[in-house]
Amino acid sequence: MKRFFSIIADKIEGGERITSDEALQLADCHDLLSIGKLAAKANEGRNGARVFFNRNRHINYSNVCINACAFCAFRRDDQQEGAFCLSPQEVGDRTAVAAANGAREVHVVGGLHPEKPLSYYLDLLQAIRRAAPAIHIKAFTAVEIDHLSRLSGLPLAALLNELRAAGLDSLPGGGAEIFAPAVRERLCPEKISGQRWLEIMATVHTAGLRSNATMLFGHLESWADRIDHLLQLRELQDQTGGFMAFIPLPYQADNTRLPELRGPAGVEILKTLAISRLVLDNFDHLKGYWVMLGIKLAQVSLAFGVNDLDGTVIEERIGHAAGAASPQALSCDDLLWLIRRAGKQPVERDSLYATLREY
Ligand code: V47
Repeated sequence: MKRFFSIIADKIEGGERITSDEALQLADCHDLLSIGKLAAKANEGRNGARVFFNRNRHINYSNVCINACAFCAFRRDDQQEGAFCLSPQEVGDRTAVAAANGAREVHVVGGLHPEKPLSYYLDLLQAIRRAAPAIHIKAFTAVEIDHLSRLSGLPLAALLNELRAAGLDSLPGGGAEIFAPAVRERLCPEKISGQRWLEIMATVHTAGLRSNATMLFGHLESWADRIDHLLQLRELQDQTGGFMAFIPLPYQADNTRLPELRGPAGVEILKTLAISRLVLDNFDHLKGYWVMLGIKLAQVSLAFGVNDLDGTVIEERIGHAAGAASPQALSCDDLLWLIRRAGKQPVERDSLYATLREY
């Protein structure tokens, strides 16, 4: 095994790609610290000791969704108790408060609403833009984009143009789940396929918009499925270069239709983050989303290849509906403290990873 680790280390040093078989071999190995060391090295080559964070606010405009993914504790049927749909004015008001408190980005996502027309989504973007002209609007997953394209009848490129004209700046990475069709069939049968998710992201990037990518893991999938997901992202990134960050999301099981699965434990989460860093050699950033990782593991992840802790978040509903044990928000001081106590240098970034302030 020692020899295997030194082969991988040489490959990373020489800028050579690791193969699917090598990634699987890493996954099979119990030497977590050696895998972490390799990932930390791959990250340090790019980012040194710098760790990014941003001041953002999540806004979920609605939890009403025509899909019923087995992992989702957030969605409701239209008339079900607890269903909500915010007006553009309400989303604008929340944005104004967030901007007044220093937020530079809003992250806006929701369910696939059965009735709201495209004009609702355009009004939403315009209300945000009016409330905070300088704020970066990161909104709508590839799954929502597919829904809007179907309900409006607009082809993707034309739809993206309209959304952009109304204020859209970039797209979040949600909805990717796990690409493997057999798992997707059990996990989220109504959702767009992994292939369609990738096709939409390719169009998004061709339109000149940047996006992120996620992977939901620790449910029904195998390690081979995870590696396959990473390789498909790596391939698309080779073609477009449009992805900014990769964000692995550990499954939170409470209140879902797969509660017996429990979700991945700490070692598996760290191993997944580290292997992601090693396979995705063409992604600049690996985000440790503290909402799903928990604050303590998110801090530890900085020694396993992660270089971005995301943001202040303020109000998170998707992970918390499924029992995420993290707080609702972190202050900048919290983020600075976590990063510094990990021996790293905090860097505040904007939504496209330009440095705003080095601490
Ligand atoms: O798409 C849903 C996932 C995603 C559960 O792009 C769950 O910067 C775990 O995509 N357990 C939404 N995960 C979150 C997301 C995200 C978060 C932070 C930053 C960015 C970014 C994107 O959460 C969904 C889905 O994949 N999710 N339910 C659950 N029970």
